[in-house]
Amino acid sequence: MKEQLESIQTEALEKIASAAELRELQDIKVAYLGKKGSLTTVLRGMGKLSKEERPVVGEIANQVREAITEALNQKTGKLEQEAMDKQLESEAIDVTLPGRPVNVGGPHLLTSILQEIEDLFIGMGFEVREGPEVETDYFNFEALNLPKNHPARDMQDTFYLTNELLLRTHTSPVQARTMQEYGGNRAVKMICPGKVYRRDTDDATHSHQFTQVEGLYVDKDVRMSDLKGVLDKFAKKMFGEDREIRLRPSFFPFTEPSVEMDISCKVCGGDGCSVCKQSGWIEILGGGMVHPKVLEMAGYDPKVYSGFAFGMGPERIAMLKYGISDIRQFYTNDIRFLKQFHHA
Ligand code: 2NM
Repeated sequence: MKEQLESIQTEALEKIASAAELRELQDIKVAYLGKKGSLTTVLRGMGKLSKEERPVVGEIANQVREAITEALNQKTGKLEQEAMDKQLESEAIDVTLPGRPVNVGGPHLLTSILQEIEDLFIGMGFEVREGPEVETDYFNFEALNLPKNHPARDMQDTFYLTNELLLRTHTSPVQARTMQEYGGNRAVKMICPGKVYRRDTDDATHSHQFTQVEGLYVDKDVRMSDLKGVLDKFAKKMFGEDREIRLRPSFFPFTEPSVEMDISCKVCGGDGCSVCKQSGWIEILGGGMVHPKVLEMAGYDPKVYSGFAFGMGPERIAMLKYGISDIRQFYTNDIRFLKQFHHA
């Protein structure tokens, strides 16, 4: 019996040593130590032994049980540790890998320019006002001294929605609305930025939809010199303190007299180059003294009040400032173009 027990131990320890999975260890445990296991079966036969042999064999049997149990526990621990190591390795994160880049957007160039223009005029005491893009014929034309049959009202140039409604062709209707709202007895000092529409074929310098910023200052005793002072400040802040401005006579239906403003060319310093078309000057906006009829229609007495107005195209301002040659760049959303103007 003693030999039987010893061979059970040898056999069990060999199997435990060669086991590669936890499940096998479980099977071995059942096969040797379980109710029907080989060690148990041998121990059941102990009843047949003599009184002297019984404690000796019993002690050996206990040693065998302990040896097998100990071997099972050790191997179980070893396999569990290995399984854990394997799992940890497979789940490992390499924190030294470079991160995936995140694409961060930024304001559109036109948004930035509009913001910059607004800030400059807010700094000179102008308020910012907005109005509808779908306008009435009255505010877009009539109230601005563009009577019926005026060439600028041509169906060819304007997106009409009905006989009375259209997409505004300039932002001046916001000025006309504001003057009317203010009731003819207080000063108006405002700019109106926004989208405008013209029936044009898009090309490098024309877009059927573009933006405008128009300004208006109405008060008692407003003069052309006030217009010149405000625009000179604007030009220097926008393009550089070394820039000069000049006003040339021009014509607009809503101003009298009317002017166009040039800034000195920085590319050639006045000598003449392709940017300024050999003149040394670059046209950037138009303006003038608000026509008495426009004041009157809005409820302001032109004998008491006077005002200046001006209008500019932010796209043109940005094109001159950054050397952009095609207005369509503002509207075709080429990310390579837009990204150049994203600054933190
Ligand atoms: C321009 C040029 C000249 C202008 C006039 C007015 C209003 F409503 F006061 F009459 N707003 N803007 C104006 C005058 C705009 O853009 C080139």
